[in-house]
Amino acid sequence: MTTSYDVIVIGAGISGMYQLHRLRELGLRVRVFEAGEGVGGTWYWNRYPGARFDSESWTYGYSFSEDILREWEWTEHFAPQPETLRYCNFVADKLDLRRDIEFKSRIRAARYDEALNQWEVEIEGGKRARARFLITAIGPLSAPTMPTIPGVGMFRGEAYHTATWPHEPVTFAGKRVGIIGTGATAVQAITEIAKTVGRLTVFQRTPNWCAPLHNRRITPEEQASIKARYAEIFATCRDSFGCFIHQADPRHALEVTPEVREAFYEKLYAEPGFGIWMGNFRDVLINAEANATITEFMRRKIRSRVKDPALAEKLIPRNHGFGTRRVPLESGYYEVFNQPNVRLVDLRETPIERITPAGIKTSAEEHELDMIIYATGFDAITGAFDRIEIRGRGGRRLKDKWAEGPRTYLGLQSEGFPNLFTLVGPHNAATFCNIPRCIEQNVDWVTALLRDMRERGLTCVEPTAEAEREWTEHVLDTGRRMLFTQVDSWMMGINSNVAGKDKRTFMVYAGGAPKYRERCEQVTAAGYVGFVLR
Ligand code: NA7
Repeated sequence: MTTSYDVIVIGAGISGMYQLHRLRELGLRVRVFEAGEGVGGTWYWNRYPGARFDSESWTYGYSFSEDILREWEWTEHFAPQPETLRYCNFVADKLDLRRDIEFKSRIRAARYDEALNQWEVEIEGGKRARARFLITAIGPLSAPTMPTIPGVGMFRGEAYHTATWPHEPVTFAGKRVGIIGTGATAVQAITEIAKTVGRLTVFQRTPNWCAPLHNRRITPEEQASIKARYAEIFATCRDSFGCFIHQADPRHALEVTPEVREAFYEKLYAEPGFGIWMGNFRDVLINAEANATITEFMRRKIRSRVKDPALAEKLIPRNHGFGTRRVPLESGYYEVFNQPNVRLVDLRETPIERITPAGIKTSAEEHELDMIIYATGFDAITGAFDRIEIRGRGGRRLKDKWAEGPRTYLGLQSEGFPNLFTLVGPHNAATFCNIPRCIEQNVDWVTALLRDMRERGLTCVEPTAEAEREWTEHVLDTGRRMLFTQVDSWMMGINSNVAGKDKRTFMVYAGGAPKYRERCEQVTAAGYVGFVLR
């Protein structure tokens, strides 16, 4: 039997949970299908040691509920994953969300039935469900990728991907552990694992520019102050480019003296969070000459923290400037490499040839290991869409439509896929954001549209080809001036482990959250211009 709902939401992470809550308020019959056994999305899956926020906890939580803001207390400025998962469960309890969520239900396919103006989804195992509207809340970094190295699967020891980390405790004491990858995930994991490991070998292909997190516990005085200032905190986030608490400095890097610049960089380096990335001089992520000044500063910092000069050079990125890839925040990462039981293998010098039953073989030697950790990242932003067989009008597959890069309107809909909404989808400001801040905007906007449609007796919404073309062009325009678009990273759709993901593709919206929000509001005010409603 196929059950019918008004709306089906895929995913019970931060987006899916809030979307469910808002649609229930409209009195709609909603069903959420979630692959995991619990709520939380990213925070459910990414249980690797050291996983924690890089956003200030008190800027990350939902802002819509006074009760939740009052009752929940973050214990650290940058909460660790178990605390964030507890928060997600607290919200799910508070809003009684679980009764409309089906867990252990991974959506395999979604097909638009033109005759009935309905979406039909197929859950792994064969069960089906139907709804007028389909909302994907599947996350931008939720499709983990294993490296395409020969022999993966042959290894006889323990092997884990950071994004599908076991729920049971994993121990490192006395073990020879190898980790592949040095992205934001690996930087957190390496630092934590190094505290107890027997021997750790880090297999690094591309070093990143890491900056100090400076996490600490929230004092009772700070807790009281945070609770009293929530409205102000969220207003500050709302006005900033990526909805972080850090506002870009109005000055240009080169208009101040070298002494002033140095002092400013030192100040940012000593402060918590993404300030050094998001609160830096306004041109460091746009102007190569300005960027070179902060890059040089960061280079000196690495040299000052790593005792072995040759090792320090290996940890210094050569192919991109500071902030042009996602900046990992760290809590003693560089000092880990001063430990006698930690070794860095530079894969540019000695590439991995294969995984063997005993460990990892590079062009120079075989590293015998008890455990291999794959911190090899995700098929970012479009990967989770590609893994579902989504078919729109005429049976056209979304993956095929997006083969040369995503095409969307507002990063929320794609022409040919009526009544499908893509929260935090490609070309949406939420992809470059302190995500819950943008999620709330996305969800509120979609909810208002569904409410307006219901009031007007409309049942179908889809963007015009022209609106989609214009938005996609706009997305490319906003990206062109940014230095990150000249660098390979997941933000540019590069993943060496996925066929076809070797060309730089604009995946994110780089115009900033305030501009994006303004545009969404204009579209609504102009009667949903760019959409065909019937
Ligand atoms: P990332 O940032 O994509 O990092 C993946 C890392 O794994 C990166 O260092 C890669 O090197 C490395 N990698 C991937 N495949 C291989 C192979 N085949 N051989 C060697 N090394 C490899 O993923 P994260 O999980 O760290 O972070 C993703 C985001 O999730 C992060 O920004 C947070 O916002 C949350 P490469 O750089 O490709 O040379």
